Amino acid sequence: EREELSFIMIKPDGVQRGLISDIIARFERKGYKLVGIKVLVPTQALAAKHYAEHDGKPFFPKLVNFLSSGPVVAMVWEGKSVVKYGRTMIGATNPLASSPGTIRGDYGIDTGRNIIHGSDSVEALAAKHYAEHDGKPFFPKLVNFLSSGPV
Ligand code: YYY
Ligand code: MG
Repeated sequence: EREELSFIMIKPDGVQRGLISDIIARFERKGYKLVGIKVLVPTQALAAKHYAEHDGKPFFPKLVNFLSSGPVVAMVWEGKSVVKYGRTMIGATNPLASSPGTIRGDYGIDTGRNIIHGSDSVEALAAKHYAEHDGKPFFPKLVNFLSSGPV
């Protein structure tokens, strides 16, 4: 039976800077299990969908351009509290506000080049999984269902 899952993505700057193996090693050594991995260059449309919650904010166009500027490593990691603890390992959105020992704290300076993405809730992962159905009447129930337990 599956434990909690989190969508973790090494962004184009992390790939370009050669941080893939370091980041994977951190999650492995913590005890999390890699259950899916794919390298892809996100289209602008996929990048916009991924960051749909930020649509309309001033930084949105740059963010979408950046995410689709090169290969990313999209992963699903499994384990107890992986959503919340994965965010702890990643650090704060602004790398200069991230503690040393976190991924962003150790490797980044700029918010717009903060190396890695991690789901901020089990619901976020569920909502992205079913993004094609967003807006349909059954969507909230579907997301609640998917985030209610192991999938
Ligand atoms: O979840 P997290 O990545 O830590 O931050 P979000 O607030 O969800 O923002 C997503 C993404 O947007 C962030 O990783 C960098 C970018 N961003 C930005 O470029 N400028 C901001 N003022 C806020 C966020
Ligand atoms: Mg976020």
